Amino acid sequence: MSTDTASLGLARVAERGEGVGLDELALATRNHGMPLEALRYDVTPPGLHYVLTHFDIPAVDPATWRLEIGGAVDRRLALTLDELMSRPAVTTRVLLECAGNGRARYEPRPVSQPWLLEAVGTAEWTGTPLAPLLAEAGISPDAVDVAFTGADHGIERGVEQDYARGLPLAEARRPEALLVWAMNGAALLPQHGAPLRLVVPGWYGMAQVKWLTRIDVLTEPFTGYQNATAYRLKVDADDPGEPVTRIRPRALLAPPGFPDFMTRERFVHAGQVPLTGRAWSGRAPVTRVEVSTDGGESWGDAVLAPADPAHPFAWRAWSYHWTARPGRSELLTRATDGSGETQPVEQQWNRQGMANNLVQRVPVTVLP
Ligand SMILES: Nc1nc2c(c(=O)[nH]1)N[C@H]1C(S)=C(S)[C@@H](COP(=O)(O)O)O[C@H]1N2
Ligand SMILES: [Mo]
Repeated sequence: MSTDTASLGLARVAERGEGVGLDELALATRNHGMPLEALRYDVTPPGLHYVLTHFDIPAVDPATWRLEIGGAVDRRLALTLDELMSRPAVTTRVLLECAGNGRARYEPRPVSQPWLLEAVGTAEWTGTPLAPLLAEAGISPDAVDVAFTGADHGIERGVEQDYARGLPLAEARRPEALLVWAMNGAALLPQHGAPLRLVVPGWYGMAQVKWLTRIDVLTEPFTGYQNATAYRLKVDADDPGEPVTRIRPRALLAPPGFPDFMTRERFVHAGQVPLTGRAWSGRAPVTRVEVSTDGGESWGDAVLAPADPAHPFAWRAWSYHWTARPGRSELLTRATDGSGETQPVEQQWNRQGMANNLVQRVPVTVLP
């Protein structure tokens, strides 16, 4: 790209055929994905959940740390971790997915964290609902947004900033929006936002602000970098773009058989091969998962595990029976949700590689 994309707040787009560079490798080694075989677990075990951090993991001393709630409120609050943890606690199973998941498969590739399909995980989060705290602070009647600021600091495309995200007030007031201090029954780990993070079920990862230090109620829409410039569905440099919000439907296949070390290609033995995976959507419950074992020529319905009313924001298991014949096959899977949205078979490209839910394709060699 000859234009100065940094000044436009845009990721560089790789030249056609250009391989992943050292800058992308540096991000990929810091920010790890969930190995897809971990799709087998209802709850992603500690250490296998994906991680995405824009800047550095900040040093936060929980003893001196405070959460401040301010902006357009009647009473400013400053809360210690003990004060927060003595409030009513809720534990809930929530899937998180990075909005950049699938980016590295875009053609051409936006240069950023080069996720394939592994930027996902489902954890059990423990925290206290946000809405009653906002009510105690007293929300101004003309409030529209709530801004969440983390303790991490850096420069992104020329703009120095604390990581901060705005959320519409109605979303911040949803009973499921939590201020969270534990993950899978243990204290939040440094990389996941210790001592406190936000969890807003259904939204892509960027909304799940880690290392929370401030919550500000706003009477104007939040115009910080991570809302106004990043996380928008832009098609070209001049396009202001629609904001990235809730997770689009996606199904993934737990890798069948066994892999080749270098190529990661899959091998199975001919015969009955049970295929399993997970599906989710942040917009409406998943209603259907389809599988193709012939490269997308024909599709069959997978069997969905019964919906679990206790965990509406977790992923859902599915299974499919494949009679594999020797030779090469390509497996595809796609989810549809209750809003009628189905995953696209052709890519719907955007400039930052966001909210890409193109169907997964898994080449498999079937051994005799
Ligand atoms: N403070 C802060 N919060 C953040 C981020 C960040 O860089 N800083 N990254 C966001 C992004 S883009 C994602 S996908 C999720 C990842 O959460 P995890 O690392 O716990 O999986 O955190 C979000 N919260
Ligand atoms: Mo993300």
